[in-house]
Amino acid sequence: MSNFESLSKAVIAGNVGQAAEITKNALDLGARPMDILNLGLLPGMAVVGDRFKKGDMFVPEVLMAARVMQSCMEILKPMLVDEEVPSAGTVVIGTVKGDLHDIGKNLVAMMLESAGFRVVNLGVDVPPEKFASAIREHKPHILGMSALLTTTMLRMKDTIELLEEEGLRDKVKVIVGGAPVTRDFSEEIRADGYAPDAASAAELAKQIVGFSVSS
Ligand code: B1M
Repeated sequence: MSNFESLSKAVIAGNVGQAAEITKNALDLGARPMDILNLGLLPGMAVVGDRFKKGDMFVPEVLMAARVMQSCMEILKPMLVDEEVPSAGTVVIGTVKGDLHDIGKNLVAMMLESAGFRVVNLGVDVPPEKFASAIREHKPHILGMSALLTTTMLRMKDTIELLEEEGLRDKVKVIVGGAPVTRDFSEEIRADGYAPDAASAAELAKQIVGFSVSS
């Protein structure tokens, strides 16, 4: 079995120690951090999602798998984030109110950091008012919102409406993402952009900053 397959298995089994050891070994053997993420950790999480959906796995087991993901991402983070990259701009990011999923959002934050952005990560269950006050405080170029539930994605709309009411909407570009979010939905709620995954979110953010610098 390859290192990547063993890593996927450790994610599914929720075995933090084993997964951390495989991750460190793979790095020692010269594996690229992006490959460890894309070929080991994420396929494991995809299996977890599938089993959870079918009722073959339950919340405590999914939480263990999430913990494995987070601890391996901590190991990979210094290698994915180049501290020397000059700041491309500031992004405030968070998972919307009522939603506790943060693995994808943290991955997006990591990719943004590695693309040179300063990231203010507000965490999970972030109400519209907290997004608004973070915009006042940090004056970011971009606000990123993540949602994993069909019910909570509607909080993105609430947040954009609050920004409009408070005169903050034209001070920031809003990008959205998360499994149930689509480009059509992003247009419907008048967001400025949608990205299906973490790498495209970083690409989109770079494009936005490029556009706002030249216009
Ligand atoms: Co939850 N959960 N969960 N869960 N969970 C899902 C999302 C679900 C699809 C599972 C299923 O039924 N198949 C389902 C949602 C159904 C729906 O609404 N359509 C679901 C449910 C129902 C629930 C609960 C309601 C279960 C319950 O309690 N009965 C509950 C809700 C809690 C709450 O939030 N209030 C719940 C709880 C949990 C745990 C706490 C156990 C745990 C979260 C732990 C954590 O995040 N710290 C959990 C997990 C882990 C999942 C699954 C299995 C995996 C999510 C994940 O981390 N994926 C998920 C099933 C699935 O997605 N296959 C599921 C890996 C991650 C890298 O991908 O988050 O999609 P993702 O992020 C991607 C892209 O979406 C995108 O880039 C990322 C990287 O490429 N992206 C962005 C994300 N944010 C972005 C922002 C951007 C741009 C791109 O711009 C700003």
